[in-house]
Amino acid sequence: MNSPRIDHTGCVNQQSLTTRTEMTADTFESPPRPLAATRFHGRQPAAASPQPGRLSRSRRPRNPTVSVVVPTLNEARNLPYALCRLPECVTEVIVVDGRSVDDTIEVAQHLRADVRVVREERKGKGAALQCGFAAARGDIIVMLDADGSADAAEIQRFVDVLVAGADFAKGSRFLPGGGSEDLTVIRQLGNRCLTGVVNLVCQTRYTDLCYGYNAFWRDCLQFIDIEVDGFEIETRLNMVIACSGLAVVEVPSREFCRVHGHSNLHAVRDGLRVLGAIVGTALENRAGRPSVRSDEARPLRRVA
Ligand SMILES: Nc1nc2c(ncn2[C@@H]2O[C@H](COP(=O)(O)OP(=O)(O)O)[C@@H](O)[C@H]2O)c(=O)[nH]1
Ligand SMILES: [Mg+2]
Repeated sequence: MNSPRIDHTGCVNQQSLTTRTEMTADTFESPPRPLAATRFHGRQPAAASPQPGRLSRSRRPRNPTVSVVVPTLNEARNLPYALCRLPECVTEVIVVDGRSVDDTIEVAQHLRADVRVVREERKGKGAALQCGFAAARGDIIVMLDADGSADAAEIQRFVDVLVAGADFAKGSRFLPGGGSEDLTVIRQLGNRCLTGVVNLVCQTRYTDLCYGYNAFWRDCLQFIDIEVDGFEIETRLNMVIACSGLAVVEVPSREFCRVHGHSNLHAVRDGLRVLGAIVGTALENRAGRPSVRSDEARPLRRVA
């Protein structure tokens, strides 16, 4: 069992401050494109914007409401750590439970009286997140693991980056200021290789592919076509947002060991699912991928 890590700081570090001063709402001028027009028109957008297919970035609030979506599978002992440092900007917490057999739901309700509990419709972290995104009502949606490995205080850093003009704030453990105590050597190697493959395929400069701490404006859901149920969710999400032309900025994040219990991820089984997601998404996007390098003069840290 690992000792709880509740002492890590949530201060916006120098990098985030740099990002904040570099970006304005005018920084991202090109309208994002849906992943594939046929797919987009065939499905109802999860959160319709005033003009379907376009983002009204200038109408985004300076003081957004923030929904935190927390997938849980038997995390009763970890939830107190996961939720203890939520910043004040958080207005809604949605726990998406995957048929936990412990007291996960009771603990969540005890920790936060206003928590919204949603049951996942299919099995898997990806399926759970899809349910949470559909239920979220905040201007911004944050993805947060329930195992105590993420410092909820960092949410403020993600929100600052979004308010400064990004569409999607993508956590990275491999930027200066980030780090991980939870990655095994195998997972780190696998993540590095898969990140390289996705960077080649999507013409991105991601430093971290398989990380679950991310935040985005809810109006981007119309472009976020995930449709995968397992741990390949982050890979699919990162490829889809790159291909849609959304403005993605990486945010340094520190990952700690889960406090109690073991990971549900199996390196080989889920690594293969990630590979499958890369191939599948790359094939889907062959025809529709925009050139993400064409408009990246600013800001320096935009990665897609
Ligand atoms: N609802 C739901 N949550 C899940 C499922 N599998 C994993 N999770 C949650 O997803 C988060 C990350 O899972 P974890 O096992 O720690 O994977 P790792 O961080 O990649 O090692 C945790 O909050 C888990 O409780 C699932 O099938 N359903
Ligand atoms: Mg974990």
